[in-house]
Amino acid sequence: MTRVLLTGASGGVGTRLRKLLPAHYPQLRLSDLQPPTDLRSDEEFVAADLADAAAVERMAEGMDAIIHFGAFSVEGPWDTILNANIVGTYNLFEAARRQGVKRVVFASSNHVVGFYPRDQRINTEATALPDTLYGVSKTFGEGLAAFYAHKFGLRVLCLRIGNINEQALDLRHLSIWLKPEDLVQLIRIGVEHPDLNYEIFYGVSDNVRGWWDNANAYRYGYKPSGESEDFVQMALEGQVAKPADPVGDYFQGGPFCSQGFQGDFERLKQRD
Ligand code: 15L
Repeated sequence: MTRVLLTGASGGVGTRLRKLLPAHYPQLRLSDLQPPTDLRSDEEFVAADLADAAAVERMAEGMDAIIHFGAFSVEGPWDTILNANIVGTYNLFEAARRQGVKRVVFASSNHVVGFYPRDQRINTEATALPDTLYGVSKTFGEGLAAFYAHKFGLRVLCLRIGNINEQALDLRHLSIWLKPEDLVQLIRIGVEHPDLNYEIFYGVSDNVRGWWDNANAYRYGYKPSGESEDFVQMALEGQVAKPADPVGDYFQGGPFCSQGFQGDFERLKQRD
């Protein structure tokens, strides 16, 4: 039976995965800085600060696969990003190598490619254009993933995740929404697919307004069941309630692009 570790288990996505993954991986180990408040007695939890290499190695002990969602998941101060996402991701891959873990599913993000305009369709070959230090840290994580896969034979799947929620809540979500059950399907390809060595997929459902060519995921048998258009009314109403954001509304990364933006918007638009 595959022994699987889920990091970031106390966070928003981790909480959803805690409910959905045990059906596939009954021996699921959970980790985070603090245990989930509703941790059950039949759940295994190992506390670890990702910046603490020894603690990360202890949490990886005995695992076949790691699903790495532990991170600071939005833009933040450099020290926070450095410790949780850069040092933390290095510690995670290094622990996997030292402990003989065979597979890692790395939660990357759409913010690796946030500065592509919304009218440009991109695939997983697109050059990284991160929109935040957070996006830069996920780009670094994808680099580490490729390095550990090629140099040390780890099998790694990077998921450039859009927005995980039960519903699509605004216009941008109509393009990037990922239904939690579809995320589980993508994770299972990363943990189980026999042909996988190193791949990048977009973490997105079957959205007609999508911006990303996810042929790579379909090649591995991904069959998303979610379709953001089911929430179109709610999403359009949600958009109307939002303040105008010319920069954020132009680029794929949305508010992550406009946050602290001091660039030359007109020049960037000409580039495209
Ligand atoms: C992310 O990478 C974040 O972790 C998540 O909180 C959302 O903000 C998402 O991107 C998004 O782009 O909506």
